[in-house]
Amino acid sequence: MTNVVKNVNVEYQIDQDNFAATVQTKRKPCVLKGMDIGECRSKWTVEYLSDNCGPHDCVVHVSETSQMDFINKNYLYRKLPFREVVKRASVTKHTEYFINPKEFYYFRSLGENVRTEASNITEQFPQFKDDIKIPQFFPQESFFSSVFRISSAGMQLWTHYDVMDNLLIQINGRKRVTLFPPSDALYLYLHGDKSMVTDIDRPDLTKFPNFIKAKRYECVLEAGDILFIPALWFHNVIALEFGIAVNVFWKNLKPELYDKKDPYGNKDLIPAARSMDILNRALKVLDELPEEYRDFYARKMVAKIQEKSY
Ligand SMILES: O=C(O)CCC(=O)C(=O)O
Repeated sequence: MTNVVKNVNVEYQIDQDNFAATVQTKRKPCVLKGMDIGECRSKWTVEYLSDNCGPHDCVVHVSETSQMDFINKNYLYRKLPFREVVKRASVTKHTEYFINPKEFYYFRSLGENVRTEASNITEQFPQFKDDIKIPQFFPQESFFSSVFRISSAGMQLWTHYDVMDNLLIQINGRKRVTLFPPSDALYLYLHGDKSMVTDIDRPDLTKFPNFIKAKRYECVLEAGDILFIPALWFHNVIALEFGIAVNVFWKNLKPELYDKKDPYGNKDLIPAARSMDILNRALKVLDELPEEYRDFYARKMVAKIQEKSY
């Protein structure tokens, strides 16, 4: 048994004004087709990227199985030159490998200083920057990061949310993206920004009985498509083929709301993180009461939160 699947909306050749009015304000994901993403569509072959990338070293996820599991950490982090990442991800049988000849690769580019800086492909891969046209759907000053995403065929990335609006530009290869709305967060069994339901197609409903209630939106991105992923929408990605994508995050809210020490774009907004902190402290204070009282006041707190939610 799995969730009812809804299709993600599609828009064709949308411009800046229409994007703001008909896509971004709706706060729903949308596939944008027929967009001009530049020469990368034809240029970014395995040969071109590996011949032109220089001696750039990358940290890559390597796993024995296609489904990456952040709970059991069934993957390794390994360092490889960018050219090697692209080459290995593009084939399904390897002559050089870390685990076995059929291992899977997933690369997400990081900032120059991984702890403090966000990825910016324009600065880190200047030789490729003119190949890609990123739609100007946001003011330049709101730009946060641009991230390379390179995956082996079959690779599945766990369900997670980010705190900024996002354009996922699929350059090569097809990809299935499954999304769940922020309003269904309760059904996704969160651990930080990730869902503990690692297998969304064959969920363990004894462990995660409410997962079935989460509304599931799905699309298959073809090469050249762009997916708008609004902040807080959960997404899970399966590369149906070897794929190269770039995604761009921008701050869609006032800049002061965002945590300045967030190289990934997934740290909760400052007021959200503070509220969670206060809640955790309140729960610790409740622990001072005997069980019967703790339960009673916890229920009163839940009622208060429910009254507040929209
Ligand atoms: O396409 C991918 O590999 C992952 C995309 C993603 O997680 C994102 O755009 O935030």
